[in-house]
Amino acid sequence: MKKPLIYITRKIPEELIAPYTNSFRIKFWEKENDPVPENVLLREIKEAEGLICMLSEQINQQLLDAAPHLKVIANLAVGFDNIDMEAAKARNIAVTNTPDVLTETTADLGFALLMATARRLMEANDYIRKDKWDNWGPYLLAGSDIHHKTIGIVGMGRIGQAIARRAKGFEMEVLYHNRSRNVEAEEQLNATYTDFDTLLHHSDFVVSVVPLTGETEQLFNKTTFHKMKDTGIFINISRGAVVDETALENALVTGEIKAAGLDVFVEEPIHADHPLMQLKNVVALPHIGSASTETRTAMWKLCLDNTLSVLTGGQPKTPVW
Ligand code: 8YV
Repeated sequence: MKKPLIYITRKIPEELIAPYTNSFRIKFWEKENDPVPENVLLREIKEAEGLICMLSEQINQQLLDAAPHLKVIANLAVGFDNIDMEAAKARNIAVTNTPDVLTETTADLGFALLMATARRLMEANDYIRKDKWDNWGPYLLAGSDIHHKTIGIVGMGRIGQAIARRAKGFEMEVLYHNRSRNVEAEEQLNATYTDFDTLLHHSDFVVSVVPLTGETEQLFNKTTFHKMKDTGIFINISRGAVVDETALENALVTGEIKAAGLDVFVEEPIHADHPLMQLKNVVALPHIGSASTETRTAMWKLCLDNTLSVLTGGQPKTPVW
C-alpha cells in the first residue's frame, strides 16, 4: 500500500520531517520564501491526505475540490482567515492552527514596534547611515516616553495578554477592549476594560491584536483615528484588513495621530512605492510577528504533530474546529 502523502507549501528543514518519512510520503515546495504557484498546488494536492500551508495560500472551494483525499489542513499560523472554514467543515476536513507557541514572540515584536515608533529608532538609525550625525542638540530625534504611559490593547486574547504583561514591566496603565470582558486577565494584569471609544481617547499607544472577522474589518478607520490623541501611536500586529489604510495615511499626514508601527497590510507583500512607505512616521515590517527561529521551529513541529495525529486516527493538539 502507498504511504499517505503530506504536502507542505514551503521548504521545511529536513531534520523536522526525517522522523516521519518511514510512515509518510512528505513532499514540499522547494522554495523557502516564494509561495507555491497555484497550478503546482492544485496538482500536488490531488493525492494529498494532509496539507501544511501558510497564510498566504487561499484554501478555498476550488482547492478542496481538487483534493479528494484531504483529511487535514494544518495552517502555519494562529490566524486562519485564509481558509474557507465552511467548505472544510462540509468535507469533514480537520483544520488546525498554531496558537500558544507564537504568543510571546509576537508580543515581543509588538513591543519592538511600539518602542521603534515612540523612540524613532529607524529614523535615528538612518541618521547615522545617511551620514547626517555632524552635530547634536537636546531635542535631536526626541521621541515620546513609553514608561508610565497608557496602552490600549484591542483584542485581549493570548497575544493581547502577553503585550499587557510586557506593559506592566514599563509601569504603563493598561486599558483593553475585547468582545467580552476577561476578569481573570484584569486581575492578573491590572488591566482595565473600557469601551472602544474610551480606549481610543485615553491611550497613548493603541495596539491592534484582533483577529480579522466581518466585525473587525476596517475597525480602524477615519472615525477611529480621529478619536485617538494627536500624540497617539497606532500599532498593528494582527491583520492589515482591520485598518482602512487610506484613513491611516491621512491621519498620519495631517497629524491626527503621531506615528504607526505596522507588521501587516491589506495586500501583502507591499513595496517601497506604497503610500504608507513614503511617511517618516511609519515603521513597517514584512509580517514577521512570529518570525524567530525558535518559534518557527515550534510552529512547524506543531503543524506536523497535528497532521500526523489526524492521519493516524487521533485528535489534533490544536484544532480550529
Ligand atoms: C504567521 C500570523 O507567522 O500566526 C499568524 O496568524 O500572522 C503570523 O504569525 C505568518 O503569517 C506565517 O503564516
